[in-house]
Amino acid sequence: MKILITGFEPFGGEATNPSWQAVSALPDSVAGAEIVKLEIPVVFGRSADVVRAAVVEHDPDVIISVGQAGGRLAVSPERVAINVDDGGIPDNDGYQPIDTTIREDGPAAYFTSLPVKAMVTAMRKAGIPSQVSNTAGTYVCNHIMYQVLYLIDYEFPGKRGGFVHVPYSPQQVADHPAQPSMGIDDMVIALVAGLEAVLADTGKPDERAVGGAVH
Ligand code: PCA
Repeated sequence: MKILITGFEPFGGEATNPSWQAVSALPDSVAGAEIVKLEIPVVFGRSADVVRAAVVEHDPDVIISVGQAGGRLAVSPERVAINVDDGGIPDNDGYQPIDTTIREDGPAAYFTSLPVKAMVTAMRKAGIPSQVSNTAGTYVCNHIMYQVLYLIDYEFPGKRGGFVHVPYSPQQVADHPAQPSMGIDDMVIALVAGLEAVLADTGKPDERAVGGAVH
C-alpha cells in the first residue's frame, strides 16, 4: 500500500505553509504503508500537472492533498470538491480565474472517496480538534481536490483521493492576531491518525457519526 500526500508552498504573502511543514514531517511509513511526500505549487492547472506526474511515477493507492485554511479551528477533512475556479486572490503565477469551469467534461462536484467521518474520529481520539468540512473553497485547494478526483475518475480507476485542510501555525498568527492556530506537531499527529483511518478502511460505508453542519 502506498499513499501520495501533498502539501503546498506558501501563498498570499505568508512565509510558510503549515500544510507542507506538516506533510514533510510525516514518517516515511504509517501502518505498513509507504508515504510519498510532495510539495506542490499554489497554481491553478500546474498543481494538477505536478500531482498527475507523481501519480504516474509512484502509482499510489491513495492520493491526499493537504492545504492551509487560515481561520479554521480544526484539522478538516473535506467532503466535496466543486467544478469551479473562483480566485479570491491571484495564484502564485499571478492568475486569478473568475467563475471558470475546471473540467468541461466533469461533473458539477465530486465527493471524496476517503472515509472523512472515520478520519475525524481518529484525529479526535488522537487528541486533536477535527471536523468534517463541507466546502474546500474555490481556490487552489478545491481545484487540486477536484482535479485529483477527476483524474481518478477518468484515468486512474480504483485509486482513492481526498483533501485535508489545516489551520494556521502559531508562527503565522503572530501576524494575524486573534486568529486560531495549531502547532505543526499536532497537525502531524492528526494526519497520521487520519492516514491510519484511511488504511484501516475496507471500502465499506463510512462510519455513521454526527458531523454535519447547520450552516
Ligand atoms: N491553501 C489554499 C491554496 C493553498 C493552500 O495551502 C486553499 O485553501 O485553496
